[in-house]
Amino acid sequence: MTPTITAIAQSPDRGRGLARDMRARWALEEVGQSYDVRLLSFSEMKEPAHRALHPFGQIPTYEEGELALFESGAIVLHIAERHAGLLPAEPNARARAIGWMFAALNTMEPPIVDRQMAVLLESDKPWHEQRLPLVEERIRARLHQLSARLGDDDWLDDDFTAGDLLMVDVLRKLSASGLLNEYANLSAYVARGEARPAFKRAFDAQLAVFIATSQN
Ligand code: GTB
Repeated sequence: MTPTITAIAQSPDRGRGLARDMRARWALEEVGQSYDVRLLSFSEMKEPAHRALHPFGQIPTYEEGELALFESGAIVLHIAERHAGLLPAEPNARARAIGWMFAALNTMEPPIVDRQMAVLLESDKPWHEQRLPLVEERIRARLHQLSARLGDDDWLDDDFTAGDLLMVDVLRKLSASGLLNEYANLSAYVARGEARPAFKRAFDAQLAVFIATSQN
């Protein structure tokens, strides 16, 4: 059965692939699973039909037969568990890969999203100029630790896994900040993820949505 995911009809990222449907698209492309996309406006996300799928009125969601999922991490984990290619078969390596998925979403992403929100929503506040460096220091601390752990390796734990997929997707949110450029190995890590054919297909698909909807 072909799964259906939801995405923003007119994403504020203007086709840069920074919204969270990108993770689901990339995971589906990595495992070779075709998928349909239902586009939603911000107001449609808050309507009862979508809230029945997603209690918080957000994207992405994932529907496959009787199954409806929300939360991008749960969606990527589901895809990785049902198909070969994103999680190692060996139990300990598999557990470590899932650990990296949580690290991407629970440890790395919160300060990065905090910065996004600060820049998008708080730049007119009198305390913004003082707060932003504090937020960026928290991000740098995590980048420093991640950089030390990655070292000269290509991926976080041997082969590419769903942990790398989420980590690269999270780090991409820093592309406009300049923070990632301070860590050569992390910049190269993100570039390696973006060079994967599955990433490119996912990126092109979400970009096509932006191009089509901005012409309307
Ligand atoms: N924890 C959830 C998950 O991982 O699935 C978070 C989902 C989420 O935040 N979804 C956002 C959403 O639906 C879209 S991606 N927001 C609508 C709302 O909450 O009302 C967020 C996003 C959009 C655009 C950019 N950008 O332009 O850089 C970055 C992030």
